[in-house]
Amino acid sequence: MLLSRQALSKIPSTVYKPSFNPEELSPGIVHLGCGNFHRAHQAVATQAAIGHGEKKDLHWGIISATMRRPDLARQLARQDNLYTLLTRTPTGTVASVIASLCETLFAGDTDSVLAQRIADPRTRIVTLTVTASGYYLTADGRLDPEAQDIQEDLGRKTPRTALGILYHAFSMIQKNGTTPPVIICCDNVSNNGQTLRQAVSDFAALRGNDSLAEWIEQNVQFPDTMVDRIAPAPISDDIDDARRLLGGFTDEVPISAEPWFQWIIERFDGPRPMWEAHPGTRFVNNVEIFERAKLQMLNGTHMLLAYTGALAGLNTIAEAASDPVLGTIAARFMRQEQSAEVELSDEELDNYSNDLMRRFRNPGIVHEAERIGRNGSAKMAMRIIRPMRANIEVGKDTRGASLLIASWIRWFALHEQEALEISLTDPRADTLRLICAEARDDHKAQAEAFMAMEEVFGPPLPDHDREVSIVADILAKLSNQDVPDFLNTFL
Ligand code: CS2
Repeated sequence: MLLSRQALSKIPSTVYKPSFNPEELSPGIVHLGCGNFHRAHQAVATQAAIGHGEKKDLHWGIISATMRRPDLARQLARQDNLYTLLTRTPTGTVASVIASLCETLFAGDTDSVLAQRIADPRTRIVTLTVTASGYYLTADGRLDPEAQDIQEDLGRKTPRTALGILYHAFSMIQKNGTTPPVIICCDNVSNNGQTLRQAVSDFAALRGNDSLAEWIEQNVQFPDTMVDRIAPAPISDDIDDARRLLGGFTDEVPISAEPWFQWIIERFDGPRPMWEAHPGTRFVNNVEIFERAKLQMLNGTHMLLAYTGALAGLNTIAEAASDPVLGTIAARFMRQEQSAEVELSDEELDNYSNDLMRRFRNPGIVHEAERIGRNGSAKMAMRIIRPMRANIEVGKDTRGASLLIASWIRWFALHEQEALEISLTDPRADTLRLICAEARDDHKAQAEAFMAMEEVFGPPLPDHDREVSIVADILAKLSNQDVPDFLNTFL
């Protein structure tokens, strides 16, 4: 028997269930990017907000759209849009049924339906989790007009990218003269609200619609946010565990996540759910300090553990972070390099780093290097190069960043030689593989060509040639030596 609304009353009392009747929900939020992260984060906080207090806030149901594939939307619809969140601690798993999605859609299904839903005056909020690469930005945070998906969307009636969908929705709202919803970007992008506003305006300008760009500037709020919860891709154990905990009901699309939950949102005007009902959610005047700490120390260190870890035969973040050598290198990189320009006290930085390393080692979370390693070219500038540049400027060590960049290049070099088993997803994968093919075995030439790509790395680093030589030297060692042996010497 599949999980369904009818099944709710028969599910064991050890499972957390919604405190409201999901049938009574009406939509007030449209979400773009119905993936693991959304289902483990905003959907969970929204469930807490709807259910808080005596009088339930039933008009905050979510219409959630998958962007690339229809499968998940279809599977959720078969389960009345219910699913199980498995919160995995190092010692056990707790199940909750999440019921805040009142409708699931696939963005590619029907003509402009999503833009219409966003333009519907009942939609007060739009949230997005389309990953950093889903905004098609270059290193300076502006829309890349060359990106193929953007080129295609500019000519489409039914847009497929988040930027195209928002553009169409805003055009309708401007025409109708109604109040636009607040747009809340929940991706790991620096100044994510402002960056998204700029990217939609850039899209409007590419469409030759400068007046819409101006209208957006004057009428639409894009608060910045910092989001944090590690939510790996589902594994087959999730389905078995969910069935056991649900007392025999089958959930085809459960998700698992760590217990940690953080959502820091810049204050904005207008109606919204009481998201603070979920512990870890806060409204603040300025998100920057939280965002910078998280993007550099968590997401940046994740990249080091993924790229270097996979080369050393460690395929999950937990394995890499628990490895005595790589775990030590990562902790040092996080605390000493990635804390650059994070304005917290030494004690706060120590505590944050210790919490992060503990979270990374959680054995209940199977977070694959292959996933974290995706789309590195869209993540490099803000997560790695920004702190690296700041460190070079004040004469601080940047060995960890050099190791990370060299490991990233090595992934492409191995791929080009068909010698890396894990798959490689990146919007610039073809160009990067070609660089490796052209400069085969010439590590200096590979490092030079990668680091000259300003759309990925930004302008040249201070003392650029020296930095390139350091990366080239590490790249040669990663290529010619046993990687764990080399890492021992790197310690
Ligand atoms: C990861 C994030 O894939 C990645 O880039 O670093 O998904 C990370 O797990 C989350 O941001 C944690 O909040």
